[in-house]
Amino acid sequence: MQLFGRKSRTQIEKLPDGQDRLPPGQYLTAKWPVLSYERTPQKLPANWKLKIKGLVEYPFELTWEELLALPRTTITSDIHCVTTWSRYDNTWEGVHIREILQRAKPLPGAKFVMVHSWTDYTTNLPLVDLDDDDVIIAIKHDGKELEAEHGGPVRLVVPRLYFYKSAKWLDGFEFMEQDRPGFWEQRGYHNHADPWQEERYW
Ligand SMILES: Nc1nc2c(c(=O)[nH]1)N[C@H]1C(S)=C(S)[C@@H](COP(=O)(O)O)O[C@H]1N2
Ligand SMILES: [Mo]
Repeated sequence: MQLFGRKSRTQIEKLPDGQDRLPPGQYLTAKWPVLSYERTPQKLPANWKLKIKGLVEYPFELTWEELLALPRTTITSDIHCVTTWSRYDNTWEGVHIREILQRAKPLPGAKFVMVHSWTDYTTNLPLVDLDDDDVIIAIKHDGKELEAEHGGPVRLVVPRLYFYKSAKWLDGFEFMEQDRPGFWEQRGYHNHADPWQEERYW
């Protein structure tokens, strides 16, 4: 990504839009904490499929092999967790969300998306926030297979929202007309989760 030009990225303190790179109330950590409410699943279920359903012109399902056969991209982005840690310069490799959106073609009535994990975790977001340049279905982090505790072998990464919107152990996207709260959104976390607006709780 060319966002930060040629300078060393960690020295950059402002985003291209002029906002501070570190959102208000966040501190930087080099470590990568693990936050999961459920037990870490040790491998992909045998019958795993990525399920694209709801208000789309072409609903479809992908097997693991079919997902891996889609075009790959690599994106470097920052993590901001609602519990106030941020981690800069995570390099994600995987399938860009637009590879999915272009095939599915969300209908005009689709305004929201529920993201599903096979562990039953869910998180909701507006389609406009999912359909973004740096949203990726990640299978590698910093050049290595994504570890199970961090959502391996496959998770979503939505870097412009707090990290609870980035579902680990991903297995589906459900396109919806009406918004509906996901797992943490039902338990007091903010429905939208913009770190620069400090949308932490509601
Ligand atoms: N399936 C699932 N995805 C999840 C979570 C979870 O509990 N289960 N926690 C969310 C929260 S609150 C955060 S901060 C990040 C943590 O990701 P990490 O453990 O890789 O740091 O995953 C998000 N995705
Ligand atoms: Mo979190």
